[in-house]
Amino acid sequence: MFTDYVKIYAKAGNGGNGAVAFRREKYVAAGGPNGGDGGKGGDIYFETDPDINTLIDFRYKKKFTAEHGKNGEGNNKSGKSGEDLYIKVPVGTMIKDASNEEVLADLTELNQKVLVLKGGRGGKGNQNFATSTRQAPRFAQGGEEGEEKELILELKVLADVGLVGFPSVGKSTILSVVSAARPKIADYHFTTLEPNLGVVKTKYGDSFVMADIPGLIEGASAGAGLGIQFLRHIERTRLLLHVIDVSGMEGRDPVEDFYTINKELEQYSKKLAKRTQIIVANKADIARDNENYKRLEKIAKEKGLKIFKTSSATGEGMGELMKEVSSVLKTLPKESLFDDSANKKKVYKLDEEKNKITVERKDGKFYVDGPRLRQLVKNVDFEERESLFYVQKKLKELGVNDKLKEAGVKTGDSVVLYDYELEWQD
Ligand SMILES: Nc1nc2c(ncn2[C@@H]2O[C@H](COP(=O)(O)OP(=O)(O)OP(=O)(O)O)[C@@H](O)[C@H]2O)c(=O)[nH]1
Ligand SMILES: [Mg+2]
Repeated sequence: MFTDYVKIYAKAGNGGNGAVAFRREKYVAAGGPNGGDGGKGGDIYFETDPDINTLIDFRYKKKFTAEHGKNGEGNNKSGKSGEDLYIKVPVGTMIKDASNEEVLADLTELNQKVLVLKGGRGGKGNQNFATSTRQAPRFAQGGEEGEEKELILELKVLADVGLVGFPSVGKSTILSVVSAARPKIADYHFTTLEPNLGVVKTKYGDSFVMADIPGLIEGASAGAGLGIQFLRHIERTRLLLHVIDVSGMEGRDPVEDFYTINKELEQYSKKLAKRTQIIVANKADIARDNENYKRLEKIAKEKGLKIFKTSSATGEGMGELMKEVSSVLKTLPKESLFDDSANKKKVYKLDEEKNKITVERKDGKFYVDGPRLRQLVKNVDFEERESLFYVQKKLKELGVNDKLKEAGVKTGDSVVLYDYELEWQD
């Protein structure tokens, strides 16, 4: 089975916690603070690899984590940073956030590298919090959590030309005639179950990639036959070859076929339906007469489309068709088809999300959570007065107090700061 859509879970490394430590010197009762900073958590990158063509490996391994940063230690010793993780994917892989389908990265080039999940920053050690009035801070900053996400990896075959049409009209045969590809060909419907790619080398010295996909039938957009999900493989082609059987051997009408397939394309994507099409009137060698071709030619004229009478069995018309394809491709810029909005989209909007604070009221308690809050309370000794002052000041800065008041907190209520419960005092 052609693997082209997988869901995985990935988490960047957490930052190490800052250390609470003090110098121990002979004859000195309490030395100054010397807790080192935590190390940064490892980032997660995605990288295209020319040797990988499918997403099949992700069927077996679905969980990816980068290394955590190490905690800081005494003697001003910083924690080691976690190692970054590089996940290799084929060219043409799009990475989406599974929770909202937002495109995080679109890897269309060889050896492209994109940072997708950022490791957490290391927490600051207590030496950073010493001031003239606070000489022995008994708190340090917790490491920030690494970003984690469920991701969708979607591989879209990057072809220049896509073959579309009903089953058995000869799509795979055409690909086999014009390229070195050897797709399965047979006289029953749905012979092709997964996309085939072939490189067409014209005698004019240029080349392009052609994709053959499973046949479509009426209602494919509603799931009939093999459905239309395979259309994603030709979404980014620049040109469609709409292959129609003009022999009438299967008892269908070629003009109706033309409209039916276009309707299904439109159901999938309006953009795809508008793509440049060339009509390929195939199986001309076994057509009883020229009637079907003529009717189709009339429609082509009305629509301003080019039409070619061909036979992939005898080779009739194939040379002319490829010549036309090659010259049309030259007029269609590659860039125009890529969804630029995907590339321009920022990979993350970290800061807004990091500062997000949520307050939830449940069973008479107020639950406060958010990335910055977690970082704040992780490594703090709440029993210690100075630490508590520090926390109070930070809570105010983060807007926690306002949020709690909005939620109706009163003196004496229980407030849970991530995992630390305290009694609220106005
Ligand atoms: N006589 C004749 N037979 C053809 C021609 N093109 C294809 N065929 C035959 O038609 C049958 C179907 O061809 P395929 O190339 O497998 O058709 P397809 O469109 O890829 O079909 P699916 O993969 O099922 O969608 C095969 O038996 C081919 O040998 C043609 O131009 N003339
Ligand atoms: Mg086929």
